[in-house]
Amino acid sequence: MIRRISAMLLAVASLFGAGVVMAAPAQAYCNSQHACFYENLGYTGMQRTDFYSRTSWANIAYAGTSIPLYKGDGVPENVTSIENADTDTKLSVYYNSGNLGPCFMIAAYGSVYNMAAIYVKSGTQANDNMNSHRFSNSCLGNTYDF
Ligand SMILES: [Ca+2]
Ligand SMILES: [Ca+2]
Repeated sequence: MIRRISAMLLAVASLFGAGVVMAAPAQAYCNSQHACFYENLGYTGMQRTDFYSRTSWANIAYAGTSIPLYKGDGVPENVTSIENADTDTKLSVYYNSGNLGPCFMIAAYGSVYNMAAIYVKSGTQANDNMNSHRFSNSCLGNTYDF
């Protein structure tokens, strides 16, 4: 609900010509205020754009497919790069479903080119291992934008 209201306020603000200038998103595919998830590094492969926080990537699929974003830790089809097109809130990404476990954040209007560069705990890369996300600044992990 908070996210929907936030988007409406932004739309109203633009009607009044607030003249807010924002940097271009890394990828045109990712709609404003959405999070976009990609199968491969560099924002390639199967993709999904999502306006909402999700408690289980096993229950959501890449666009135009029935392939979930998570099929068990280490499965190559799992998410490897992410864009956060939310202009004022970080995206928290969690190792477990239910927005639980080790996590990292992506800066507001930031992106992560290759999750293999991020370790969520000793010896465990974020690549192909994450399970859920939430638009939130509250995760205790590090914040990335690269
Ligand atoms: Ca992958
Ligand atoms: Ca996991």
